[in-house]
Amino acid sequence: ASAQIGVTGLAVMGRNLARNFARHGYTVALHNRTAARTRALVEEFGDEGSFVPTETAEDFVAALEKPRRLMIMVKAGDATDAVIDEFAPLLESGDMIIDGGNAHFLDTRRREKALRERGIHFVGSGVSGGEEGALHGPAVMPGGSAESYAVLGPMLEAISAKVDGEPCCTHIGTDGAGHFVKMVHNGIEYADMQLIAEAYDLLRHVAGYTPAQIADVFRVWNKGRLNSYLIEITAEILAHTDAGTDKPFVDIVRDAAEQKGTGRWTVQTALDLGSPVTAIAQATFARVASSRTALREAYRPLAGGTEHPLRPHEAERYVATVEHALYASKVIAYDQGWTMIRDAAEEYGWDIDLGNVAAIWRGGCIIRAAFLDRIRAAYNTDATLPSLLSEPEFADEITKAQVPWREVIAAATRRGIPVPAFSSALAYYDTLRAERLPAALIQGQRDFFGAHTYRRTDREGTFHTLWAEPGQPEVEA
Ligand code: NBP
Repeated sequence: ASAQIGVTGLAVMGRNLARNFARHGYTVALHNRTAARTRALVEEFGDEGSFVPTETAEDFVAALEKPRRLMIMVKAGDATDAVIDEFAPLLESGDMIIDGGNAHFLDTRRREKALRERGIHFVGSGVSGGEEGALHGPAVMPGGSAESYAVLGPMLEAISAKVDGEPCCTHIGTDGAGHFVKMVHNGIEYADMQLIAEAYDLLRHVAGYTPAQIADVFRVWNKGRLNSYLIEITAEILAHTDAGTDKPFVDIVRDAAEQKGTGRWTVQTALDLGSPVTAIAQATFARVASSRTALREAYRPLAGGTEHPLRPHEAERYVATVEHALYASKVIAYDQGWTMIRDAAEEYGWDIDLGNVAAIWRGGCIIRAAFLDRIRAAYNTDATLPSLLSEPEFADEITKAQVPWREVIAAATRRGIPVPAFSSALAYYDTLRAERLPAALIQGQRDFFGAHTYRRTDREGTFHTLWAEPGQPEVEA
């Protein structure tokens, strides 16, 4: 037994993580259901470090130093259970299984509990950054026991991305906390992508800019407070010309957005937790709606007219307006994500450091951005911050953004340009700041048709109005 870590599941992600461990000086045992993948890895990359290729489960487990550390990188779902069922009987108390796949956090909780009863540490770990991240440094979000992190932490930190010398890896919390936080990361990613896409759409169809001109706008934005990986790649995509047709690349791609489902999980889970992640939900629904081609075809003849693009001098001013709207909406979307993490921590008893979550997302992952430093600082200053909007600097920025934010959404609406993420973010902000919400009327309706009761503003207690009786008297319920 010579390997400090073993990786089973050697498709793109597993192969690159195994190479990353080896490049950091660890001896890595390799295993894959189809042995050809194991052989191919050693043939192609064997000289990058120390690998122990194995073909049977028994040989794989025998190759691992104790306590054994075995990482699963297979297709999330049934395959993960199949692999656990195959390996767990070969392990001993104190050994560790790390699942780096995109598992649902509730599956991770179930697996962790079952393996804990057998003395095995199960560490569901979010791994972000795709295949490039896996090789060069992902953001790593491990859950599981603190005891397992004491052993695994240094290894996972070693292979993770680094920002200012700090590893993008931290123990998120127990059992499924890591996979939960990874799920929310992906939900925020959906929102961020949709917001950027809406900003593009407005610059294209309100300002009348070409994709190449918009690429330049994004390059400028990338030097400011919006600086992020997603803004950077957006500029590159918009500047790209399709070689075959000489058209802007963005014009030759079908406008039906696909998804693998982590955004959907975030929204489903948010409904269960009562977390109002409206921007993430709208971004997820926007992808779904864009893909309903038949519905869109059926409605297209109903489309109304739109106004002409802005004149050049107006367009120039408009760019700054859109920047405000994008930034303010982004703050809201991220704030909603953090609210959801806090809600889950309370529900599942996880001790999650909200500032650390921002810190480890600064590198390796898709939503890496300068802005995360600010979120980290906000939570480090006040770990109980109820919302980013209550942090003075963010509050000030949002106040300044308000007028342009509203202008952008109003103009989009007048022209019939959909901005579901921008407008849901603003609606959420207006919900939070409203003195009174019409929720009071909804409570009245609920009481009227279902005797669901209500609470009063002026007295404690629960009340019901006898709506059908003469004089409609109120009774204490
Ligand atoms: P895939 O998700 O395509 O899975 C392929 C791997 O699963 C192969 O090694 C395959 O073995 C193995 N496998 C399957 Br399928 N069924 C199995 C079974 N019943 N028993 C044993 N092995 C089985 O690979 P991937 O794209 O490298 O992703 C790996 C994990 O990482 C997934 O959970 C995925 O969601 C996640 N992921 C994360 C990111 C990210 O950015 N974080 C990106 C991509 C993927 P075979 O070779 O014998 O068919």
